[in-house]
This record gives sequence, structure tokens and C-alpha cells, in this order.
Amino acid sequence: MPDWDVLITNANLATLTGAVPSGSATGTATPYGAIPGGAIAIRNGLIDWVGPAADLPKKTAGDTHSAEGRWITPALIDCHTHLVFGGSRAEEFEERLTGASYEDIARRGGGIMSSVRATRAATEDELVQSARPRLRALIAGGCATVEIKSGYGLDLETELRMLRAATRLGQEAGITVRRTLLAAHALPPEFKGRMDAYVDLILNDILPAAHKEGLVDMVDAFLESIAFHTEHVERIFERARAMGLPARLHADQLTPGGGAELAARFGALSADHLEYTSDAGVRAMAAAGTVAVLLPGAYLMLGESNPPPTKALRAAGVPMAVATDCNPGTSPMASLRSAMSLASALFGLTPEECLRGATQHAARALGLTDRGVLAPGMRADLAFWNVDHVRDLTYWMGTRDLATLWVAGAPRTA
Ligand code: DI6
Ligand code: FE
Repeated sequence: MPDWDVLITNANLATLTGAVPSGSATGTATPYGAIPGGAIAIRNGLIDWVGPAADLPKKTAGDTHSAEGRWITPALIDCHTHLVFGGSRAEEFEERLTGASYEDIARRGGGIMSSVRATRAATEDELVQSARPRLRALIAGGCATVEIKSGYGLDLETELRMLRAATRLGQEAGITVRRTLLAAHALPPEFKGRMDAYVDLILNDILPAAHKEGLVDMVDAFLESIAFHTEHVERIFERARAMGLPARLHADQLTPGGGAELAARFGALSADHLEYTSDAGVRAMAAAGTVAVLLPGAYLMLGESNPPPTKALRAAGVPMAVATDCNPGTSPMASLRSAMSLASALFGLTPEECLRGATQHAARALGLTDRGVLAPGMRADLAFWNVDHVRDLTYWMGTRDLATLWVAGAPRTA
């Protein structure tokens, strides 16, 4: 029996361990945790050894694979998507460009409600089929872990159907899909004027049923003046906590609502969007270890002008993740690298912060401690890139630079 299943040699590694080196040149941190001329040894789907090839221990490998000088990063992780939904909102997009506002469209029953109607009318097969190309696009761009939210069903049957579709999509693609219950995304029309009663339905029916069927890894809510309010989110988070499910929150996207503070108070894995987060919110997230998930696609497509406080987040040491928010209303984007490019162009993140935001910190936003960096004990989910340097992954938009994606120690062939 060889010591290792596979030994990868002749690689440039962006391990992304540690942190972005500080300007003061203290310590030994290397940008991107880079190791030129590196090697990775894999055993049972996990990284067993990683480092400069010159330091390779004298051990045997069943298989040796040359990366031919390519860069290897941890496989990318899209930690915030709504990629399962019925119907299309492309016509609404056209209308918005000829004068109608997002709010106008919502008022006449379009917007999220149009996706809810189409999702309720779709079978599980139809949901899987329509989402498949979007998931394939993310995978072709280097993702081996994708989070998918419910939230276009807003009733027991359809929320569960969305989560079942998400589960199947992950199984058939052979990648990791993490599923988030976002039943508190919008108030369904049949509960008009009865938000408390809808929250009761979530607590008494939807959440327990999803949990019982093993369909939910996390719980999320949309805290916003036009959506759910602090007291509703508190009730949902308390129940999630009692069930041992971690929380996330759509926070401070359109208006300041104390969302970052609320997420921090519950020890949420992440608070997402954060365009209107205050200094107090940033401090609370830093103290709680809550990840800031930045979603520049929605910011761009909504024509927002108030970016999230990335300087304050950076100064406070809040880990920043970057995700697509792939959804039919505000972020029709199935490319995590596009989100990385936009996070640097619109929010001022460095290319290294963007790459860490799509790997190391995205894993943390999902509560996954077994991936996101190249280090012993981590899953061997690896992306091999045809780029001169990994900064190109943020710099270039639209290039198809993925050479191979490895999942759990083997090249993905499907
Ligand atoms: N914030 C968003 O930007 C999306 N959901 C959310 O909570 C919008 C979803 C949609 O318009 O379908
Ligand atoms: Fe979202």
C-alpha cells in the first residue's frame, strides 16, 4: 500500500492559509499563502501534505500527477445563491430599463411574487432542470461547493420542493450543495397583513418538516423594512438555535436596520449584503466572528450607490466573503469570478481579498471547517488554473481559465 493515493507535483500553490499580509511587513505571511514549485499529497480524498516540492517527505504515492506549472487554489465556494426558482424575470428587467422601478413592479404583483407563482407551479423535476445550467456554469467557473436557498415557495410544499431540488442538484453534479431555509424571504399573498401568522407557519410547520426530512443545513431571513422585522427574525433564530441549526441573515441591504447587530447577537455564521451597516454593526460582527458576505451583483443590478463599509470591516478584522447572490430579480449572475471582479471594482477589495472571499472566508460563512484553504486535513477540492498568476482570477472577467476541478481528491469528469 502506497502512503499516498496521489501526489501532485510541478504546481504553483495559492494555499490561502493565514491572512492577507499587513502593509507593515510584520511576520512571515506571504501574499496568497503562495508556494511556487509546490506539491500536494492526497490520501482518502484529503490533503495529507502540502508544501514546496523540495521539502517533500520520502513517501510513496500510488499515482503521480504533474500540474505542468499551473496554479492550484482551493476549489471556489459560492456561499450565497438563490439558484433554484421557477419562471423568468427577464421581461421585468427590460421594463426596469424603460422606466419601471423594482418597487413599481413589486406593487403590481411582480418581482419576488412572480417568481413565487412560477416556483409554486413547477414540479421538482422542472426546478432541477431549470437550475442545472446555472449550477453547471458555477462549476465550470471553479466552484465545488455551492449554497442554495429556498425562499420562492413561501408555503410548506414548495419550500420543501425547492430544498429537495437543491439536494438532487448537488448529488447529480457530484459537488457539495449546502441548503438554506429562507422561508422568511417575503410575505406570501395569502398572509397579507398577517406577518406574525406566517412566521408561526414557518416555526410550526415549514422549519420542523424541512429539518425532519434532513433538507436544511442553515436558516436565513430577509430583515428589511419591506420584508421581515427584528421581532420576526428573533423568533426564527431562536427556534433554529434550539434545533442546532446555524443562522445567516440578509442584513442592511436597502436600509439601515440593525441587521449586522442582530446577526452578531445570535452568533450567526454570516450577515450578508451590509450596504447600510453602521460602525456599531461592524464592531458587533467582529466581536462575534460573523462573516461579512458581500454581494456586488445585486448592488450593481439595483443601481445602488451606497457600498458596504469594506474599509471598516477590514480594519475591524471581519472576514469578508464574496458570493454571486445568483437570483432572478437582483443578481442574474452564475459566475463567482464575476462577483470577485465586481467586489474589487465596486467595493475596493484587493484581488487577494476577493480570492480569500471565494474560498477561505466563504467556507467559514457556511460553517465548513474542512475546506477553503490548502492545508493538511482539508478536503482535496482543488481548482487548477491556466493563468499567469492567481490575481488574474479577479482581474479578468469572462475568461475561461479553469483547467480541471478536483473534488475529494479526484478530477471531476462529469
Ligand atoms: N435580497 C435580494 O437582493 C434578493 N433577495 C433578497 O433578500 C432579491 C430576490 C428577488 O428579487 O427575487
Ligand atoms: Fe440573497
